[in-house]
Amino acid sequence: MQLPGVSDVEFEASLAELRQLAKTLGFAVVATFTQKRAGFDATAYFGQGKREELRALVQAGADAVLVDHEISPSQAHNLAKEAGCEVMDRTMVILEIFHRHARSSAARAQVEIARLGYMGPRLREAAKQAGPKDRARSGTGGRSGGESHGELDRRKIRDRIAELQKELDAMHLERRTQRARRQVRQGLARVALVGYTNAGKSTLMRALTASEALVADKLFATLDTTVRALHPEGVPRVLVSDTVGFIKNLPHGLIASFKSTLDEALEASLLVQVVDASDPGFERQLAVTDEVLDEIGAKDVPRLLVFNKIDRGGDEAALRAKYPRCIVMSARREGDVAQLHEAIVAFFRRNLVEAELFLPWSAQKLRGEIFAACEVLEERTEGEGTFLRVRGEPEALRRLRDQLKP
Ligand SMILES: Nc1nc2c(ncn2[C@@H]2O[C@H](COP(=O)(O)OP(=O)(O)OP(=O)(O)O)[C@@H](O)[C@H]2O)c(=O)[nH]1
Ligand SMILES: [Mg+2]
Repeated sequence: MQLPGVSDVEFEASLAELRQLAKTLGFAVVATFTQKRAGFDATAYFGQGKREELRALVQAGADAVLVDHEISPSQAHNLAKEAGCEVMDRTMVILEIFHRHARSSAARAQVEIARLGYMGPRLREAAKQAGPKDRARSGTGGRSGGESHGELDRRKIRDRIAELQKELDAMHLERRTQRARRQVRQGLARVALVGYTNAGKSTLMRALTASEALVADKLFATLDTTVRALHPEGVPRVLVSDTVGFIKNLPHGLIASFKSTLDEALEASLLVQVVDASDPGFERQLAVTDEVLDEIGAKDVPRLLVFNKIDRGGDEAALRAKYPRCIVMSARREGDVAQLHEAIVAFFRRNLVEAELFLPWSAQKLRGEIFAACEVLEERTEGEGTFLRVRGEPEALRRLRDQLKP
């Protein structure tokens, strides 16, 4: 439904994206049904006349109706009843994709929390509409005498969310500890690939780190953050993380759920913001990404703006004119990837400082750490140990000095 204030271009782009989301879920789109209206119909999203048209269309052969808005539980319920098939709104569609793509236990728990938060009111609506006769069918079972169905469901859902949250907190703590250890060992240069879904983040991750990140022409192929070292390795050693993609109207429950995953992005000293240059709506993607980054508190992390997929289309000259410091590239061209690699390394080398460290014989076990975190310019053996002149990140040097304190 096209509401006032939404331009035709925006409307079309959003519908195209819903089609892509539908495809990701395995649906084939048989018909597109649009209406211009001043606002949603309070009862069932579309107006009466349109609902009848929709019903005829569904009877001609459709399994589901996807709505490109988030609609209320009762609107969804009424529309489903009249259309005679399942109705999924945009939020539901995205949640379903996240649900199917979640692999790690953390991602699964995060998605389940978001789904429960979203499904709760909808289950209650269904139970309410079904009325007392049908309650047995909606089957929560084991209900104690005095409690109404709705209250019990609400409580169950709340308990389950609390339980999942506890599990997640534990996993999160564990990851933080691991991450902290890893950083001490490896120095602190971190870069995160962020951007709209399907922009090519995982493809770049693969190319930059010579690893096997999952790449797919699907929306939200990646839900878990993966971390790999930039390849070939240099000094400082740079860790690259691939992150979950953003989308317009990302359900709020999901933003909250994936905040912890996106923490990786927050801890990076550089964000590589990947944009699909071949998408005519790339500016909207850029705006959405900026918004989400603001929302998670990553506004001030330095960014490298990368326009990817230029081999597929896009106006390179116009991009360079409008975004003076951007990189325009294709992940499919080796030379372009090397250039991005170079830009990332240059960013981190800018911050390097020279320092002198004295490594006593008693602390030789730190030797490996020093060589991993710094570039060693000079090494000299003196009476009590080794004297090293190094170049490294100030933070890494500070940590090494702390460990070298007698
Ligand atoms: N032509 C072309 N296709 C690309 C380029 N980079 C990535 N792709 C394709 O774009 C699709 C999406 O790439 P991914 O790397 O999975 O995108 P992503 O940003 O990780 O997406 P999500 O994980 O879903 O957020 C895949 O089919 C890639 O092969 C490029 O530079 N040129
Ligand atoms: Mg990905």
